[in-house]
Amino acid sequence: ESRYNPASIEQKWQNTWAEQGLYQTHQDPNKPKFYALSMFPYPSGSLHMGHVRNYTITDVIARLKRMQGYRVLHPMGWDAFGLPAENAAIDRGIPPQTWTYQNIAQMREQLQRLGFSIDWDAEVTTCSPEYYRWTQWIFLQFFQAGLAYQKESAVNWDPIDQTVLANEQVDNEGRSWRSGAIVERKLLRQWFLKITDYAEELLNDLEKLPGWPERVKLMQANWIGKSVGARLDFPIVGVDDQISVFTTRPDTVYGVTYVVLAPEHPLVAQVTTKDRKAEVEAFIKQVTAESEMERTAEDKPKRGIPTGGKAINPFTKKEVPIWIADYVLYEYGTGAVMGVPAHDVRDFAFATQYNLPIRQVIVPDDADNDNDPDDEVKQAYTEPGIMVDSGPFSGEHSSHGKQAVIEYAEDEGYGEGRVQYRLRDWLISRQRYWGCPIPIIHCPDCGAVPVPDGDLPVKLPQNVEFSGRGPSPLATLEDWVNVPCPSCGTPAKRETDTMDTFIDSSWYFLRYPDAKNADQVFDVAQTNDWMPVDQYVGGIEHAILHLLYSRFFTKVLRDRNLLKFDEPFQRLLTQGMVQGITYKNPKTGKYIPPNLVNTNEPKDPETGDRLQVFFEKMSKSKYNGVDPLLVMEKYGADTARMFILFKAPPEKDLEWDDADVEGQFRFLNRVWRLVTEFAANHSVSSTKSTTGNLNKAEKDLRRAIHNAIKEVTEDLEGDYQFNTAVSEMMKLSNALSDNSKIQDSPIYQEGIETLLKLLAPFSPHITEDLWHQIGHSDSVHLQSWPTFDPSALVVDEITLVIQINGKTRGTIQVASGADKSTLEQLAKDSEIAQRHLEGKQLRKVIVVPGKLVNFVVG
Ligand code: ANZ
Ligand code: ZN
Repeated sequence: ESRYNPASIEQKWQNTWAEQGLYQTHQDPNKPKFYALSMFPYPSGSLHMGHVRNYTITDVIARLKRMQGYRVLHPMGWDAFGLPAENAAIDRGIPPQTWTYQNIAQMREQLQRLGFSIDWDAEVTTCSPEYYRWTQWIFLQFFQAGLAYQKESAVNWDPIDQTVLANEQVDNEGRSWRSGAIVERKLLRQWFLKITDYAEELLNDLEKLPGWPERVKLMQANWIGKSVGARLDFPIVGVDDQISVFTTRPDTVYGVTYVVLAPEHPLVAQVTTKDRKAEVEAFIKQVTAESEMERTAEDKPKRGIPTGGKAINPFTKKEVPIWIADYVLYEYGTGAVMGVPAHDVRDFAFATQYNLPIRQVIVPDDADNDNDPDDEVKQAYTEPGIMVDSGPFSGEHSSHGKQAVIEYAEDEGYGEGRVQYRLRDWLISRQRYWGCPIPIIHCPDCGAVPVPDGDLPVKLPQNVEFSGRGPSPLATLEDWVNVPCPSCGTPAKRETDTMDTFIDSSWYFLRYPDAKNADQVFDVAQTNDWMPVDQYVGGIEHAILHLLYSRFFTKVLRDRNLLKFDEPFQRLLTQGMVQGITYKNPKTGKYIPPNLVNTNEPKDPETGDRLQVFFEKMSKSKYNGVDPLLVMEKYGADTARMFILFKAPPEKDLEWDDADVEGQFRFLNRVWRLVTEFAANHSVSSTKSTTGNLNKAEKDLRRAIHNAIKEVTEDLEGDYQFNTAVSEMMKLSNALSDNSKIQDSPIYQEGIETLLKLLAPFSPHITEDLWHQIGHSDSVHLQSWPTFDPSALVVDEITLVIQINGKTRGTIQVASGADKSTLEQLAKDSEIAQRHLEGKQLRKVIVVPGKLVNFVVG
């Protein structure tokens, strides 16, 4: 009998499955649907372990659900637009198309070698005109709904290469990756999608997602950043205008001692007095050069400058100075704040630094009454409390006071209640080539005109020069850019920006159910039938943007009557990272490749310094990556999959460990020997049924089998605890090895078949091969998932009551069929009897089989 040789059986079964179309999506309307989705990869050229983990998890789920009687959609595609393809074109002269499609072919083959049960007929590739035709169509849906608009916005500008840079092309010091020039900010008219219209629903509907990790929902909620408060208007002294501030603490309005404008605020010029003009302008120049991160960093001292202007607090009628400061962001709220140093930490720091007055207007509930608002305050009191020195509101609790102040402001015309979101509209314009062209033509007379549906897709022109300098390649193609206006015929120009690649991935999951439709974005009935995705699996790095954008697209398309559901992803699993062992010299900070390290005594081969050894996310720069292809070559795909599933629960980080990979390889070898040994003398076609009287060994084995079914099923159906499921299969495999003497029993065969079925989603190749070796001619992957027989789990024991002189003294467990004398003996031997009979004269023993033993003593 042959050795377990993964290389030969894996290839063989992959070919067979492909020929049989085993994983094609079936539309059997009698079966419930299950949509199992992995986040699709960027076609970089080769799979990394993170991909392998992601797709293995989804594959096990898809296979399990098929066996459980669902019709399953398990597709794969390519998030194929993006910067790296353009870089390849610049650096190596390979057209982006060519580079991308080569990578896709390579990675598709790698995925196939892992034995994933993917329906390749449903493949989508976002850079193909068949796909991006519909990305453009969807953009126009947004445009028609008033949800796509243009606005001036800043880009990173490389003054040497005269080109726009993506954020990734700017290093930490603000220099261009290519020219090294200090990057400047330049205003361009760009396209935005109005995601803010959906902020409230995107926030509220998180409640409809009990199957999402709490952590992800929290990150989304924070990103949306809802704040409830008020807009309050402060008239400017001597100027016929007012400063509107946004505050979440209207209850502190009597404590305002100054007002601050963002440096970019349009009122700055008007409020600044002549004598302050020069200084204010210098300050603005300095601040606007910095990023938002730098400006708002918690630990950074706040900088500001007085404008010389004054505003009037509408509640107190008192004048307060107007300042500008770096910590006030123009894009948030109204771009202006009221400074309340007594009750806000940042304002306190600012006021202390610039000697601005601090006025206390909220005191703790239990404070004494003789508060003097101008007492020295040592730190900001930010909690709720009693309003003091607050005019008619004094004495009120701030929790109600907030609303009272808002209502008063509304009555008096000082402002109004306002809800503010941190979420901003989505800037989707990219000044790049390798993206989906925005299907708009700019006409001098008609403005922005959609490309008529019949002219879609607006295709990316081929044979383009890539230099990394100057304008986007699209903007330089005169023939392509100049077109007549579709509406009036006047000479007009195409939009030369392409879309953010996050757009491509915001709707791909809607296309899979009907991936090849050439006439529609998707068949509405078909997509509504399969959606929402039942299980989405992917990395935590997509917890915010990708998931939020996908939810946004879903809601917009629902409002366009294309979709009949509110949320695209019912359950979400964010898998942990795959970490590799990492060697680092703590003195130099250098990472050392493991092959240069003596792992027993890790030292830097150059300096001799002792190395730090730890696990970290696999990455090229840290030399801690493990190539999936090498693992597959050495052990096969089944072992790679087993290791990944066994080593850690799916949402936890996984530390790569060669010894554990070996361990899984040995387990599969044991399964191989177990089943081939059985297959040598048995075939499933010639055995009898499993009913009838079972002996003890058979009963015990049957209990182990059904216990394994129960445990594995529960592990998989709860939180996908693949690791404990594998342990249960190992137990079953051991039970079978221990019982090889009853190989001829139908129970043993049931055990072998059950083991193969339970293991099939995890290790699809070896189980398929062994399934055929024991005499089946159909696929193990077409079998029904086993269900357990509760009666098989029952242990054949009864509880025997032990009495002394008719009084119950305790119970023991005994075999249910035991005869009178055995029962008497077991009872006598029991600790209970020994204790009570000691030193006493035994007169009589009464045995009631199946119930009790009564000792009569004198
Ligand atoms: C007065 C006040 C008193 C404030 C107080 C807080 C505490 P969130 O929760 O993040 O929405 N703020 C408003 N607009 C701002 C801007 N453009 N840049 C920087 N800060 C801004 O925070 C809202 C609070 O942040 C607002 O409430 C305002 O300060 C400040 F005891 O107003 B508050
Ligand atoms: Zn026109």
